[in-house]
Parts: sequence; C-alpha cells; structure tokens
Amino acid sequence: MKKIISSLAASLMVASTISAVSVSAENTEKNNIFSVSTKILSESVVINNIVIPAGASAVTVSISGNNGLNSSSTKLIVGDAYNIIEVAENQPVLNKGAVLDDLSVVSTENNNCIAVVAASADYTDSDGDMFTFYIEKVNDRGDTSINIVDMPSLKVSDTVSTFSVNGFKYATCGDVNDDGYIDAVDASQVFSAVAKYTKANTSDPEAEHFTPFLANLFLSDYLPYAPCAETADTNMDGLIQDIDAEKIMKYYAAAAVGNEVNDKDNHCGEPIKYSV
Ligand SMILES: [Ca+2]
Ligand SMILES: [Ca+2]
Repeated sequence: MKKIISSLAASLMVASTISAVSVSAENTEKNNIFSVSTKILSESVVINNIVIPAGASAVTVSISGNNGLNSSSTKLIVGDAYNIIEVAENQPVLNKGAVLDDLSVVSTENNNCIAVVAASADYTDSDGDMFTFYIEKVNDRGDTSINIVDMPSLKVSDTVSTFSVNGFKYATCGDVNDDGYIDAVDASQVFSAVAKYTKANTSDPEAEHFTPFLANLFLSDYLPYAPCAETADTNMDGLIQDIDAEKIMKYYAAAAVGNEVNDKDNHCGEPIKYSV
C-alpha cells in the first residue's frame, strides 16, 4: 500500500489556489459541461477506510446541462504542489456521484494524473456530481492548478486487421461497437446487453448463462454494432456479464494515463477470429 503523505499545515492549504482552466471530455454532447470544484476539509473524514486528514482537499467533478449520456471519460492533471490520495497503488480514494452507475479509475505513478471512465446501461440526463477524489499539498512552491484534459483515443484498428480470409474475419476484443476504438462507449454497450438479457431472463439475474453463442443468435438486439458477441466477453470466460464492461473501463483508464493493465484475465485489444 502506498504511504499517504501526512498533511502540511492548514494555513498552507488556505493560501493555495486551485483553478480549472479547461474543460472537455470524450463521448459527450457539446452541451454537457464538466466543471471542477474543490473544498478544503476542515476536519478529517474516513472514505474507503482511509482517513482523509483535515486540510486535504476534496476535488469534485460535476456535470451540468446534461442532454443525455451513458458513458464518460475524464482525465485530470493535478499540479505538482499536490498528491492524489490513494487506497493502494493507482487506486485513488474516490466517492462516486449519482450520475452514472459504474466507475473505473486509475492514477499515474507520480500521483498527479487521474483518469476516470464511467458507464451505464441506460442513458441519463441527470445533472450533478460525477465523482470526488482527494488531494494533499506536498509543497508550497509547485503548480496548484487542476485541469481537465482530453482523454487519448485508444485506436485498435492499426493492430488488428479486419480483412476476410477463407470465410473468417478478425474483430477486436473490447471494441464492441466496432468503431476502431476501445473506450467507455463499448463498456456501456456491454452493460446494456447484460441489462436486456437479465430483464428478459429474470431467473438469471447475474447473467450466469448469457453466453456469446446466445448473444450471437440475437446480435442485433443485444449488441447491435458488434461484429460478433465474443468482442463483449473481455475476460474470455464464456459469459457476457457486467465484469466484462468493467474490464473495458479499466483497460481504457489505464491506457489514458500510460499504465499497463496487469490483469491476465483482461483480453481487451486481442484479436478475435470469427466466421462470416
Ligand atoms: Ca469501440
Ligand atoms: Ca466474461
């Protein structure tokens, strides 16, 4: 576990300024406005079993003017005056807001970058808090800004060929909507497919029998953009479940901050051969 750096004097925190100078995000309509607000904690709080000391700052990303989204990807750069407080390596202490159901977060090794990928089965037009994370000041001379920056696209079509050979083609595991990118939109497609299945099969609420074979029989219903349902089974255990969507979010969030995905059960980006 990463050691949490103890807080400096509260007076240093009060003297600091935090500003959000740019706002943008992938996969959102242009009317959706993401904003960053910060609050210095006057007393310590316990979040995710971690004590956040008084003097640390809560950083909340909110959305307003939401005209409908089922996924979002946000990357923030925190100035080097601060460290992001973590539960464990690359796992920031995080409070999920109410706007989207599932969140995956990764921060970089130098503790100054956080990527948050969120997705839901359904569209929401709710405004409100997306998520909150926590930072501590580690020096009083560094950069104190916090900026939302563009999430890099994770293009996959360069590495996986799509040509047809002897009645077979190749798709990419995790690129469920077959647009050449693995991102939060693909995760929302998987969540949506699982939700459709469990709604129609109430005796199987955990989708323990929702196989790619079954999904391929009704592909236009479950995964309307997928070349084959196997693209959605990202842990390749023979079932399409919410965990497969979470693997996609983790893959994308890690890539956005330049981290490796240390998970042998995450097959995102691998080629999948299927018959046409
Ligand atoms: Ca995609
Ligand atoms: Ca699976």
